[in-house]
Amino acid sequence: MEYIKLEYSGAVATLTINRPKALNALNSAVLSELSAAIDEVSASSARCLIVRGEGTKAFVAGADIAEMSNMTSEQALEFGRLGTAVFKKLERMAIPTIAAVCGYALGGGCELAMACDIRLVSDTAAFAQPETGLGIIPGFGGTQRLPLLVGVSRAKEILFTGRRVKAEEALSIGLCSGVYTVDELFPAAQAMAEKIASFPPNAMRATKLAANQAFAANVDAGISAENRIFAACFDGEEQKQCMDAFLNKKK
Ligand code: DAK
Repeated sequence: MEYIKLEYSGAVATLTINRPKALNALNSAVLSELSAAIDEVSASSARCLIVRGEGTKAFVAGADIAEMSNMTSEQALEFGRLGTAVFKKLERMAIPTIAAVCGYALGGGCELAMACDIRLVSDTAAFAQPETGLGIIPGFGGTQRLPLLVGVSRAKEILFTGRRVKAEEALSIGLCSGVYTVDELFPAAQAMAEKIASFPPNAMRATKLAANQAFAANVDAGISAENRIFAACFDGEEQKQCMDAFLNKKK
């Protein structure tokens, strides 16, 4: 795999999104490899999975804007379906998952972290859903999972303003479970994963399966609607103008 690293330490698997030149942005190739890596971990004897980004600047800076910029609505629908299927597979893994979020978790990166069971973050972490400013909507489940985690009203405020939610605020609103220095974050995630992995595996799987029932049906229906609404954003001019503006700033 080119964009995903998988490592095992005892009963703990660590999956690293490894595309640091683009701040680990998620393109179709990364998503396809992520899907294969989740299958590989599920088939292994790992009892807990840590998800992280390569480097310390970004967990994941979003879906790949360069790839999305010229998509038709049909291609956007397909891209959204790929991403939502992969994130749902991650959410429904039998074993617990921990996102270790160091730095930016923007757009699809915030959505990836929210598809994990638990989020531990660095004191440099910044979450946001800036999609509206790009002429689109969050398309990998963000409109559904953010309200579940932080409540509908606060989620709408974060979605409508696109503002950054820093680590301490993320802790105070329930978006993460712990804040660490950059140096402490990955050891802390490993320690939590080892503790989870030390519990009886059948009881752990049963606990996760039962807890997921609290929201599974609503999230599934909501994500199907999100897919359709997202694709429609690619029919007009707004999305192309906004994405070109982001890409041209770089030239
Ligand atoms: N996509 C592609 N490339 C990206 C990227 C992204 N999201 N974010 C960063 N990069 C690239 C930059 O273009 C730059 O590449 P080079 O110019 O070096 O080739 C490199 O990473 C380093 O970034 P910067 O030079 O910009 O670094 P800075 O420190 O100046 O700024 C930043 C860091 C994170 C503040 C900035 O890069 C930034 O604002 N990035 C974009 C963040 C963002 O808007 N993310 C949300 C993307 S939208 C859907 C599925 C999913 C989604 C929507 C719909 N469906 C299909 C249903 C989700 C959408 C999103 O995630």
